[in-house]
Formats: sequence, structure tokens, C-alpha cells
Amino acid sequence: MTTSLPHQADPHALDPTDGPLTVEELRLASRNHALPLEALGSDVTPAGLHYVVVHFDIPTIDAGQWRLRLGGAVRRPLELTLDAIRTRPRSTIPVTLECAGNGRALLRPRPVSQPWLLGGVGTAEWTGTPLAPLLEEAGLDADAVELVFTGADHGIQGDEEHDYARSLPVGDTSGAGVLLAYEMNGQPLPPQHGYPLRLVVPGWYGMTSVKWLTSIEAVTRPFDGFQQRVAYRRQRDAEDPGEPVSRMRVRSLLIPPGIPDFFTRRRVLRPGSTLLRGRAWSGHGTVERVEVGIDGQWLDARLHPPAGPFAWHGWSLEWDARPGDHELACRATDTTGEAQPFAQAWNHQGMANNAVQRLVVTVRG
Ligand SMILES: Nc1nc2c(c(=O)[nH]1)N[C@H]1C(S)=C(S)[C@@H](COP(=O)(O)O)O[C@H]1N2
Ligand SMILES: [Mo]
Repeated sequence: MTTSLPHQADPHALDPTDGPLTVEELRLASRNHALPLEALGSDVTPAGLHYVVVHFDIPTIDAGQWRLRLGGAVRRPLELTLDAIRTRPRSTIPVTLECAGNGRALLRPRPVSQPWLLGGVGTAEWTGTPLAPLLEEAGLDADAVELVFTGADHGIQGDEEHDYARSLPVGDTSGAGVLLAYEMNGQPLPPQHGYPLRLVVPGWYGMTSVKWLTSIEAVTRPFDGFQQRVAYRRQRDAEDPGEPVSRMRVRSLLIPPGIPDFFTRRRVLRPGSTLLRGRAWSGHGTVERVEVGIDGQWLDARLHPPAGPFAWHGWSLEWDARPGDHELACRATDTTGEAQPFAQAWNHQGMANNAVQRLVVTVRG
């Protein structure tokens, strides 16, 4: 089936061309690594291939001394050891997390921050205890509106010194799958992923899933910490208060087929039958369609069932590759009817860019 979706041949679509990267971007990029796109091949991403974002420094935490405090607007404040958390009801859930800044470096002009191309995403099996029963035990006050989750990491951003902290409306904290996680893929959390305990909020961009969790505080007014009030907003410019980002927009990615050139990463493949594969996810509803564009001709890919309700779908499409250069693209649509845009609306922080991925490959015999 061919549809009339636009074809924008742009062989340089993946090159951030808005000037050279700054040394600050290089420093961030070498700390915060991406998922190599070939790792989209597995349902569950090995921990070492999962993307990482750390705003400040990775804290060193002695799990024996560590405590989780649950307080604020609650009737029975709690203080829990890691052992106490580990003996609570336990669930394991595969969850796709994506950084809200994924795709930032593809915007022009390029917003200067962690310069993600496309790999700010991954799916891990998180094991932990569901948050909702713990909140019931603590007994939220009737006027609690949000929970504030605070991490042990501390630093300065936008001239404000703070602990990394994010809030979630009370209504979103009891969702199925909201976990206090102490294992990733069956192992204790690695230091960079939040050891000994992190929050995991399925469906939301990654900033919500606070790592190195030390406290949960129920508040009766919306939280106005830096990571809430200033960061993670879609703004026209620095002065615009903008809109907060929350759930992940529908997105799909293609595993670059064939073999890469070392330096340019340009792809080369042999002619003939080629299985194009990738992943698709959405924090709104679920993915119901993935189309693959081959030189502007769009075909429906086969959607594979996800490993769980909060994990990405696999997709695949058989392609008879003919010699020459070809532009490949993929585009997902979710059950709310949202589809990926062909070009992203620019915003100041480079948030929530879910534009269609494009890749030019060379087929040669
Ligand atoms: N305490 C703390 N939690 C944090 C962060 C952080 O810097 N500090 N980064 C957030 C962001 S922006 C993302 S995208 C995810 C990344 O999780 P990961 O590194 O396990 O992939 O963690 C979130 N939780
Ligand atoms: Mo992020």
C-alpha cells in the first residue's frame, strides 16, 4: 500500500549542522551515553547499553546507611531501609524510558545542552515495590496535590543550587507500573541508574523517574523546584514560561541496516531481501501503526507484541533493496490518533522532538 505522505530527501538530515559542538556539549555527551541503535534489536536493553542521564555527579551511597523518607502531607510518615523495601510486594515490569531531550541535536538552531541524536531511549526490566500501597500506608492528606521525589545528587543548574527533584500529581502516582525500583534486569541497580533505589514512572519522559531516591514528600501546592519550574518545558524562548513536558510522544526508530563506515557512520548494504526492523513506543495509549518510508513510498510494517504494557513494540518490514542510494524513514501512530511529525516544531530547550527518523543508505553489489 502506498500513501501520499511527503518525501523530503535530505541526505544530511542526521547531521547537526548548526555549527560545531561546544566543549560543554562534548563533556555532557561523554558522560551521558546513548543507546547504540543496533541495541533496538532486543526487547530488553542490556544495562550497559541503556542510555544514561546524570545532571550532576553520580552519588556514592552506602545502602546500609541509606533510608527512604516518606513525609509531608501524610498522616503516618515512614522511614524505610532498603531491606524493608525489598521485603514488600515485588513486581518486575519492562518499561521503555526516553529522555525528553532525545533528538535535541537534530533541531536547528541546535539548543545547546546534552546533544542527543536519537539514542536517548532504552527498555529495562525494573524490579521493585509498587508505590501505591506505600502511599496508602502513609495516608495522604486530602489536600495533597503532588508528591515530590528527591534524589541524593546535588549541583547547580541555572545558577540554582539544588538536589535533583521532580514532582508528580497525586493522580499519576498510583498508576499501574509506578515502582520504587531496586533492580534493573535482575541485578541491583548500577550506580549510574540510581543505586540503591529509584522511581520508575512508565509512560512519562525519563526526568520523572528520579534516581538515588532519598525522599518522597506529599505537598499541598505545586512543586516549584528548578527541574520543574525551569527545566523540562517547551518554550518559544528563554522568557516564555512554556508548557511542562510530561508523557512521551509517539515515536519510532529504525535499526540502521547493513554495515557502517567507521568515521561517517554511513550505511552500506548488499542488494536483495533485507529485513528492516525497529521499535516504536508512546506514553499516550499504545502504538497501533508503524509505516516505513522507502524513497517516499510508505508501507505498513508488521507490529510485534511488546514485552509488557509499558514497553516498546518491535516492528519489521521486508525490503527488496535495489542498487543505489535510498532514503529510509519510519513513522508511528498511537491509539490517540497522534502520528509523528515530518518536521519538528523548534523549542528553546529542544524538548520532546519526535520527528520522523530519516536515514540514507547505499546498496551496492
Ligand atoms: N536524581 C536524578 N534522577 C534523574 C536524573 C538525574 O540527573 N538525577 N536524570 C533524569 C533524566 S533527565 C532521565 S532521562 C532519566 C534517565 O535515566 P537512566 O539514566 O537510568 O536512563 O533519569 C532521570 N532521573
Ligand atoms: Mo532526560
